[in-house]
Amino acid sequence: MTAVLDLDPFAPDVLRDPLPAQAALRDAGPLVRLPRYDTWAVARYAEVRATLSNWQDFESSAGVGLTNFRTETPWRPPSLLLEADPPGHDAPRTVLAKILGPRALRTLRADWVADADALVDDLLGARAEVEVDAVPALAAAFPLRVFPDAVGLRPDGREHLLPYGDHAFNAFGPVDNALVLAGNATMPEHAGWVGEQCRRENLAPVGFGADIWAAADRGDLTPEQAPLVVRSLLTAGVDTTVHGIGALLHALAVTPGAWAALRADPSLVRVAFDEAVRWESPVQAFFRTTVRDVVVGDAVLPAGEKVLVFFAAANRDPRRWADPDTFDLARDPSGHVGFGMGIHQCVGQHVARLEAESLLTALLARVSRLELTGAPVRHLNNTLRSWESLPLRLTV
Ligand code: HEM
Ligand code: OVM
Repeated sequence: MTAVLDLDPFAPDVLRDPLPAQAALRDAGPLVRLPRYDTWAVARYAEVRATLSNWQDFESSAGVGLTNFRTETPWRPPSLLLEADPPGHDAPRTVLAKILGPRALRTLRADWVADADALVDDLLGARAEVEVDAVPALAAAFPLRVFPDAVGLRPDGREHLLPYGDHAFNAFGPVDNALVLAGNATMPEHAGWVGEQCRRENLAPVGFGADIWAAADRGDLTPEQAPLVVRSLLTAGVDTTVHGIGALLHALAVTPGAWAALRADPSLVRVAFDEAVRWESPVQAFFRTTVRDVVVGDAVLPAGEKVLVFFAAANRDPRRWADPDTFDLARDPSGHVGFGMGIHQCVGQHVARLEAESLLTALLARVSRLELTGAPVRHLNNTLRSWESLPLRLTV
């Protein structure tokens, strides 16, 4: 018998504190029926990995949110990466993987490290300590300082980026829930601006955007595909890193000894960010849709069904991780599914890591202590786990 749970993963109280719901889903069984949305969920590490590895049976082109593109209209033209299957997925993926790969990013590293140093210097000035809201001052400021320039966006209008991304991530949830409804009113403006920036003439001659158009010139993409591939960067590339860096700073502020351990060994910055992505899972979950009947655990999942693939629950599954709720710089977080896994595994993860490592390295060089000075405040989103406010004291 397949477990049935009467829980709403998108209810405000669950979004505010998702850990109990995640544990309930894991403990209920390998596959759980969620009648609230006429859907299913996998939340254990083993089944999450198995589902993500099996793109043949679990498709993405019916949408990776609750909306089924076979029967309902998507809120925007589907992504050529996230919401595509092979063979259509292959060309855009190959193009972006090259443009955002570790080799291509080598030329950016020195600039981003210098930008991070400058941001931290401006924040600290000559003071011995500062109290800041680390979300606007660091987690949002740094990605917004480096990423839009790296894409090649014009300076004006960048304030559309975060609200557009926030809505896109909300729209993977139920289209009639309050978070989505609240975003609908302003979306035409944000989406209009984002769409315009994807045109070749609105992108700088050097940058990720120009690289995507150059791929179209080479015939690696069609000219119709290029703007949608640029749109993927603008959708997936901003809010994710803001909330990833927010998660990292929060983890370091609330974990005794973590900041001192990093100061003693700054080569831990890489593991620190990956552990933060495991611990917080800034992207909590996406759906897949069954192409045919599929066996999961001891049950048969019928064809054409939506399944919630709960990255965050897998990343804290005690069946896989010792002491999963502890943020632990001594563990090896590799194998976490915070960037997904398989053919859709985050193609921007090297960009995310470079941003986080640059900023954290700059902070470690000047800040001896990092402490919370008040209660952090959550920002609710149907897909993202994020902070609205993170009051911190930085001591030089
Ligand atoms: C895919 C998370 C940053 C672009 C994904 C997926 C996850 C994820 C979980 C898998 C989707 C799936 O399996 O259906 C994250 C997190 C980030 C981050 C946690 C930051 C901490 C970025 C950045 C970019 C980006 C900076 C762009 C520069 C993409 C794209 C895809 C993707 C285009 C779709 C790839 C495909 O379907 O082949 N991301 N991401 N992401 N991400 Fe990220
Ligand atoms: C996309 C995309 C990729 C990953 C996440 C995402 C809004 C969007 O290709 O548009 O979230």
